[in-house]
Amino acid sequence: MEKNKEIARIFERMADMLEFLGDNPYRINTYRRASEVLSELGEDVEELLRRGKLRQIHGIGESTLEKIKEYLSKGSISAYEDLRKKVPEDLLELLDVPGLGVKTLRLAYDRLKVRNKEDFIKAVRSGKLAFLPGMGEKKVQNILRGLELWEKSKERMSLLQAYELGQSLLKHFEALRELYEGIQLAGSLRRRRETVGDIDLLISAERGSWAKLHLHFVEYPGVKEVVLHGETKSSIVTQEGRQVDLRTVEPEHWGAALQYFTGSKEHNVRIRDIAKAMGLKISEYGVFRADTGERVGGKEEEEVYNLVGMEWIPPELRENTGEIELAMAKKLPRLLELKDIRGDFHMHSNWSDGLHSLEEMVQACYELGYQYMVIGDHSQSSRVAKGLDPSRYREQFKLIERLRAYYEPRGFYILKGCEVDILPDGSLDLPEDLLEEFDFVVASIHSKFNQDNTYRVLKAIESPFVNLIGHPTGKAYGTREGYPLDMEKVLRTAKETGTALELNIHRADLSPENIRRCMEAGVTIAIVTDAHSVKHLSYMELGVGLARRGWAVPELVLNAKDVEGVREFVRKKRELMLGKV
Ligand code: DGT
Ligand code: CA
Ligand code: CA
Ligand code: ZN
Repeated sequence: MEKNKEIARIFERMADMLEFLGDNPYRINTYRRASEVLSELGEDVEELLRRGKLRQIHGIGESTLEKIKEYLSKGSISAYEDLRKKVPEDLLELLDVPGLGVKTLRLAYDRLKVRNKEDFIKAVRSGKLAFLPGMGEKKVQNILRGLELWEKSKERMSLLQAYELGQSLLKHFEALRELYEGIQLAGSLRRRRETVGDIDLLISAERGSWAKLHLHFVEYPGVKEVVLHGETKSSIVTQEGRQVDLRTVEPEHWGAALQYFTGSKEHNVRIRDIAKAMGLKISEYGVFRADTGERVGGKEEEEVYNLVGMEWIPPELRENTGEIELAMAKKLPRLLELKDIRGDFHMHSNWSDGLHSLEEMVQACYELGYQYMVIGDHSQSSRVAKGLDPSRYREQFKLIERLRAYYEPRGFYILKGCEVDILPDGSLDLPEDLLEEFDFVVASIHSKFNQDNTYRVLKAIESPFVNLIGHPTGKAYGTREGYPLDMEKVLRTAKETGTALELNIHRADLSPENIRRCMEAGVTIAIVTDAHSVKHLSYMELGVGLARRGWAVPELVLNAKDVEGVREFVRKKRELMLGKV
């Protein structure tokens, strides 16, 4: 699927360039849409073209189809190459900076003769930009904050980016499946840390295969630079500037190597100290007796832990924050697992800002093997997200009822839901009589991110009809820092009212630290993909990892309940808050 990504990136750039040149908005939109469609496509674009299916995809028209064909046959698109001669491409890279748009860049280009990134950043920092028409201090402050977030996100990728890159690498190695015994993503990605510096890929194979594996690695289609090409270790940098390290180990050493390269460093240091005190020595090659040097284990990761008197520790907990003591006492909690997940609570269809139809989202959830799903399109005040007004929701109810007739006999339940905006005064964007008709309500803040929003969240929690607070702290890695929030109060009120807090996979909000606080306070969380396309639904595995990193147990995760349990959760809150139903 590397080709999908490459072409999507080119179309996105073309749209930016056309916008910079002041081209026709319709044309600009065509490229943006095609880019979005391609990056969300679940299938390989080349494959679709071969089967003659590409033209049928909504969002791919005659002219974009021609350009896709051109790219697939020649490796470039002439219209794109022409545009590159007309615009300062380097400057346009700044469009990734949150809060920075084409208009501002164009203004700086025309009035300050800014031609590249460095020039622009200088113009902002020196204060020159602030004097241009329509700019001012406040806007410049926003851009400065955006630049800071952007620079930080270049150093470390978000967990979601790392996960996608990791999946793509695993896929790349499927072609050589017969050459190795085991393959695993290790390091901070395996631990599901919120941000990942580089990706550590580990393969166990007989020595005779190593050269071929390393060669295949440096030929990964997304490579920009090969930093190191060896027989045991290689490193590449991808087009997006992300580093991946590959290490090959002998099958005998697999467990010890995996344990070592998963980290964290703090965890490993502790484990090694404990081993030492027992007369053992742990290295990436195995566990050894310190006196004789005899190897006593290390083929399986579990052995390493067992030999030092511990239960195996889930990677998500390996930070030396209490997991080692519990593992020694054999008292680690039974963490949530992917197989516990029965449904998803927050997703969008093309009724609001999703890419796919409601029918497609339903079918996809059904195919994931879930027992239920909640559709949660945006409410009216989210204009950019094409939010629904009450009459549209009621129309959607009719469609849901028709779909139920097909799915319910198959044991699959579609719950009527919404993602209702929490307005600036804390009230909800939909009338109570409608809220009451939903089976499940998610309420979220989508405005005024720069103020303390505790009062808004609390007010929403106190509504009898709100079951889940969407992305509670408002942060989004690389884009937004999140508003100040009195978590203590939020947790207490959520617990008292029987309201769940969302773990939104896209935004990694709640953070693992906050999940852990929920678990300690006895507050239920719900893991949601917030899917805007069918593809996003598959990120649930990552959400489970994030939850595990916050020590989540199935008893306090709404997705682990069956559909009756979910209905009971909703009913109980209404009873509590209204006195009856
Ligand atoms: P990252 O890449 O910054 O997100 O974090 P990690 O944890 O993936 O760190 P990385 O890639 O430098 O190394 C991968 C693992 O290798 C790390 O988690 C533990 C192990 N490791 C690396 N350097 C050391 C070290 O100096 N001592 C010990 N005990 N382990 C190390
Ligand atoms: Ca790493
Ligand atoms: Ca590394
Ligand atoms: Zn939202």
